[in-house]
Amino acid sequence: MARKPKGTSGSTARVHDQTLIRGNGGELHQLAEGDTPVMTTAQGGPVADDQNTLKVGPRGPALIEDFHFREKIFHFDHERIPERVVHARGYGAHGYFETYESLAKYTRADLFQRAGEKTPAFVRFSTVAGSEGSADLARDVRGFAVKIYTKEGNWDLVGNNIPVFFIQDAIKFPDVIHSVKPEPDRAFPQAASAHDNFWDFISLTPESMHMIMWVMSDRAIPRSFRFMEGFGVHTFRLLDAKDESTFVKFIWKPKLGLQSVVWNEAVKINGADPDFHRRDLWDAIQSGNFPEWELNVQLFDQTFADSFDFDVLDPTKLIPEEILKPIPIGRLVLDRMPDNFFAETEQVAFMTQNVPPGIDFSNDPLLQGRNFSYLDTQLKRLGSPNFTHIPINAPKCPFAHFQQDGHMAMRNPVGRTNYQPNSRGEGPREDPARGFRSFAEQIDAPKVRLRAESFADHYSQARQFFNSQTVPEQKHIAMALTFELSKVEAPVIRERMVAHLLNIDEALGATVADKLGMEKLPKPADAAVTPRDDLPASPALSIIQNGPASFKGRKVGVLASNGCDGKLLKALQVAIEKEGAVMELVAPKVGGVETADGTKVAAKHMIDGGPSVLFDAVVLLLSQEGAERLTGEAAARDFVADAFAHCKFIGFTSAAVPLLAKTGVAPDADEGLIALEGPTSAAKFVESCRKLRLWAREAAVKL
Ligand code: HDE
Repeated sequence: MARKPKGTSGSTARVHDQTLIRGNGGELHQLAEGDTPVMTTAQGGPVADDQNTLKVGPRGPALIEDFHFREKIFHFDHERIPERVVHARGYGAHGYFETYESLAKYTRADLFQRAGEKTPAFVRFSTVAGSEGSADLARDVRGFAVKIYTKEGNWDLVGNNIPVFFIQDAIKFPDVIHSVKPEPDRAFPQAASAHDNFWDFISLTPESMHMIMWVMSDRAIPRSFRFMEGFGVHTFRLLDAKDESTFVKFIWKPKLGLQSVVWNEAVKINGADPDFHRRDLWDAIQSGNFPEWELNVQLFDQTFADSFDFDVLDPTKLIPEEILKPIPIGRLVLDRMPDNFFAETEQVAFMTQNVPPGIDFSNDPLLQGRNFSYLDTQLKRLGSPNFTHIPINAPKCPFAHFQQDGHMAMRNPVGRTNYQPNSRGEGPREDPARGFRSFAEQIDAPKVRLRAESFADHYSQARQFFNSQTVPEQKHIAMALTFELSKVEAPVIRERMVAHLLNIDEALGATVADKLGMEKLPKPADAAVTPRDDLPASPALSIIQNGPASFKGRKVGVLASNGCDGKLLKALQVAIEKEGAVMELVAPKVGGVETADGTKVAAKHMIDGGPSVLFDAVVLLLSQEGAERLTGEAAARDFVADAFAHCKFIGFTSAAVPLLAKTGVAPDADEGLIALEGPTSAAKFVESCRKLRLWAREAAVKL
């Protein structure tokens, strides 16, 4: 029988620490060893029976007086809150931001004043289109929302992994989102832009073309949150102590370099592990491999803004890094998972309008609209103006105001005075010196509903993006466009899209048209401004050109069988771990394998549950007998065939050659196939894996 904990009655306080319980005053008590907390109702009453409702006799009707049952079911019935209207599927983690150097020259924001200072942070990554339960590898933009709990209030940098956006004016946001979400009559497709409504809207919205290039690129199918960039998108302002302004763009750069998967792989990952990105972040943080990003700024003044090719207020444009070098100003480290997903990740409320003194907005019309939307949406989702009372949203600095009451008020002002000015000298007062001040921009203009002419060039940067990609990346864009448009039923929409593509790159338009089986090319779309062809390629825009120099943070799947070479397995493990990567064993049975020298090694996956799409590189570590058996198994053949088709590095022992042969892969097909002989070959294999993928193979594979 459960024993009552000493001196308290109350509920368990934290999921992860079952030895703490909350007492009557909300205080935490440590349980003595061996004590089990007594289950209580939400009112604190001890519960005697949580297995049976109160009934009239063991087979009789239930009684309404069963307050424990009613409270339990009532609470369960109300567990869901509205999911986010966009970015519903997400995953968060805690960490800190560390400032490199004082930025006092540009901003008075407190978090940027002292080198080495660490400020607590919470990050939520997300997809945009899918519902909360959708799969992680949808082709989609990823949200990259960061909340930094500064000493002068929370700063939310609510960004994406793509530096531009679909639209130029917030008034179009409901339209673009309606169009990408499941079509309203049939309620599908889920988490997919490959349908008529989306492409109908896009094909009628030329300003989205630059973003479309990004979304059709591999940026939209990242391998991991840990391997993607984040962008604040809009131009913001930094204000110094004299309120002088410097324009700024924010960019997060992952320490582990960029990496994405290929589309055929993404589709299969969604089946094999719909939580692929969540699991990746969870595993990395739980194993102490804390992911890290550097915060970079592109700083510029009005003179630069006036001389730049495009309007810096236009969120469909970026400033190439080659023109304005990003400066690293600090790092973000994620080192702790939330104790509870709902309390923290689901209830976290990001708001673009959360800026501390020293950071200010520009007039980007998208940002201006967002500054309204994010506050509004929190009331709908969290149900109360007191959402800042939820610990994940509360500032971690002292705060004081006269806001009071409302649903779920947890802390009201104390005392008699709840207004100011007051003659008692009570309560907080403003501080013109420390408080937030907006940049006093001089504006004298008519009140109009107009799009600036400086926003009218919709194709030049789309073209620049395409021209900055490597050949495999360009092919992926063409394939993605073909796939998406092949799901569009109305030929007129496909044609309209090809007409836009012709303005971006003629060959791209022609390839997509050909692959769609279009008999003749449409006329290029009318362009408000003739697309420029003099913008130099920007290597910073390519993933492949910005990959890591090492295999750190990646994962090798070793397919092993009984009788395999135990020394080689050990050597692989050592070499992989030395690189900072992870090895996981895949075997016919999850119980594991017995190596030739009689050692038993447990497996992480059975072959059906551990397809090669879950790994960055694979090894076939088989005995002759094991290879013979696996050659007859479809899952093993798929393991090899997919790894090969997805251009992964494949290490293999000589006994595994028949399995390769059965899948049509010659052991000397290319340099990505690496024969492993003896323990020294393990390090060589890991070295090859640093290239991540052998893209040269792609032409032969024809996925
Ligand atoms: Fe958002 N966006 N957005 N957005 N957005 C939301 O706020 C909105 C835009 C972004 O992990 C919502 O709390 C409008 C650009 C992220 O909780 C909502 C416009 C960028 C997240 C909203 C935009 C973003 C959101 C839904 C056009 C990249 C998830 C739930 C003007 C810079 C944050 C919520 C999280 C979430 C509105 C465009 C990023 C409805 C009106 C551009 C990462 O308020």
